[in-house]
Amino acid sequence: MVTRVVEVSRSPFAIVVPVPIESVLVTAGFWRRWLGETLRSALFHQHRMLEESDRINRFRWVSGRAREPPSHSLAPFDDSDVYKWLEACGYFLARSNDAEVRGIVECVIDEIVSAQEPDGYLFTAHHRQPSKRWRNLTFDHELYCAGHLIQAAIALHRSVGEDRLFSASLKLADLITRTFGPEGMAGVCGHPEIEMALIELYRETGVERYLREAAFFVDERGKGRLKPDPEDRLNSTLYQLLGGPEYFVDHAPVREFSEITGHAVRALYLNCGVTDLYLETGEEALMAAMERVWRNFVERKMYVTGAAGSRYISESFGTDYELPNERAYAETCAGVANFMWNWRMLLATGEARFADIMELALYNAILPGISLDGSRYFYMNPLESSGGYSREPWFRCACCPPNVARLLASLPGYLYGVSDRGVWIHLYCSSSASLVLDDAEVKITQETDYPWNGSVKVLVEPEQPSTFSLFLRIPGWSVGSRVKIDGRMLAPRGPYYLEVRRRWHSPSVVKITLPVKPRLVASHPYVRDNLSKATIRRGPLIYCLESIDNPVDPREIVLARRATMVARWKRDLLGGVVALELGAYALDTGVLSPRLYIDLEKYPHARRRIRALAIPYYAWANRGPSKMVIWVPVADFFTSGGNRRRLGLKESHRDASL
Ligand code: FUB
Ligand code: ZN
Repeated sequence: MVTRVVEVSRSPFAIVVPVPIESVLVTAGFWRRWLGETLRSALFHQHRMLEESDRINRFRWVSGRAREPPSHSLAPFDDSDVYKWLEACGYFLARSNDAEVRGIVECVIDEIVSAQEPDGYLFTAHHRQPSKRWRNLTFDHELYCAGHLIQAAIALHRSVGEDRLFSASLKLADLITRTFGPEGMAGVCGHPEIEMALIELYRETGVERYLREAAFFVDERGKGRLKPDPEDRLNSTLYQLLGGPEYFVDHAPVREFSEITGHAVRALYLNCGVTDLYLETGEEALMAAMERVWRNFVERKMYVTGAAGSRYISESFGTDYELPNERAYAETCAGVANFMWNWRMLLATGEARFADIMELALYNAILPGISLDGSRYFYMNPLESSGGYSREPWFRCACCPPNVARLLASLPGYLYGVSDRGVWIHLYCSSSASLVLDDAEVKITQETDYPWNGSVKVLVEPEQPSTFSLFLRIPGWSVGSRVKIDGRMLAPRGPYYLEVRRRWHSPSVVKITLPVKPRLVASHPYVRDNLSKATIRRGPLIYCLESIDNPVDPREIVLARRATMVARWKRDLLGGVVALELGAYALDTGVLSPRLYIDLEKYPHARRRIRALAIPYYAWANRGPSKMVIWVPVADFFTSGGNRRRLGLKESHRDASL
């Protein structure tokens, strides 16, 4: 029954082990279109952009295959965009024999391997300039690009047995291990990435020097290795302007970290590498540091969408509770990095709180980064817009489009896990998985309309009757969850993995109900942008109000604590979404204009009733530029029932769902 299951290496300190991507098939529902036609057209679109922007030409130029040098001036890390795109293609090909995708992948690999220098060096910005090699680790991204090459090569090696890029990546990894280390050069990359890539290469090959090299790079951090040469005035000034060692996450040894700081993608990628190192070594000090950093991040610095990085300048984390909405940086790559780090924390602990953050980031920090048709992208993901902000087909700094593509393409690999005790369901999605346990083979099928609806039917089909556990994730957001098995009803509370242990016969059915009633969510009062406001959450989705759907500018809309929220399936809206019809109020801004300030006693009461419409945040800005808010003022935020009447809020307080 189980077909083509490739063995995945078991990290010795993992509680949960990933399953091979090709053993999981997304069969229907929400993700089917995203992972099918949208992703496929995104891959072709991005390939075109990589060509038009000269990123592939750069490999042609250094290998001597192109006569003309690339006309676009590029950033040193642009090779990584090609590699991330290849990685996405690798995951895509794991489940589809798409000859056209395979064809362009082969051509691009050809250009890359032809550009590699004889000793393994591969970085087009410094090609054949040995004096520049490894000189400016702070800014040059050589090791960062190497990391992305390694990850792409592993993805293609695993999915289609690709060998040429894989050999090139081994050659480069060997050059790196010969160059850096206790007996070689001391140093770290200004942008973490190589750490997790080398550990994955160790998992793929079993070659321990790759693990040792990753450990070396983790240990070297925080020793001040990244200070630019003081003679180099330009880079020294840039280094200071960006925030010095903190920006590069080089401010302290990793084991002493207590909060999340610096450039968001750098910090989160480093955490991925550190958690990977824990998964292989079990060093408690690493995990303790990651736990401290995670708490600081989730309790004080993460957006309600799961996005990361609040400082527009330097793309970095701010201080505790510094979470502006319109000026949010919230780079799509940082959403991807957040997902990737929490995945590793989940593997290390088996705790559902990490899967909750993965899910939050997936729907609300990563998915907004790509348009419904896959051809437009957000780099920054503001939580409010006064208009004029729209997705772009590409960017000069184009890290985000291929990053969102590789995450979507790899999504099937994140839905399930296995452990000594059994099978884990991390994310709900119509899918089927053929899984191999120590002494059983089992097929799991999920049928669901999630996230629109919280009912999930799980079919468990062991090849022969066997005893194992089924771990079901009960999300922290769900209130009143029910799990029905063998006529028995359980009422678990999340965040939690409910372990159902029994002897399974084929087929057995488990029914999960996670109520997705819309709820208003408030934030800590120190997040000053959100004071006396609420956002709407329905299941894993955060909602927003966009001007195109509303009778007034969404910034003039006010809710009441118990506003009616009626969920309606709208098949023709934004590819099909559950929208929320809200009983709301409009501010009479005419009284204010043209004044900026007004005596509070003259400030208009929000008494004009309107019907507002909220849509899932991921889908905003798909109908042209618009104004948008996630956080909406709540008129009776600080008052209780009695006062509500005095405020004139007579809404019929009915929560409604599908
Ligand atoms: O430095 C490489 C990438 O460019 C980073 O990950 C992004 O934040 C962008 O700055
Ligand atoms: Zn990016």
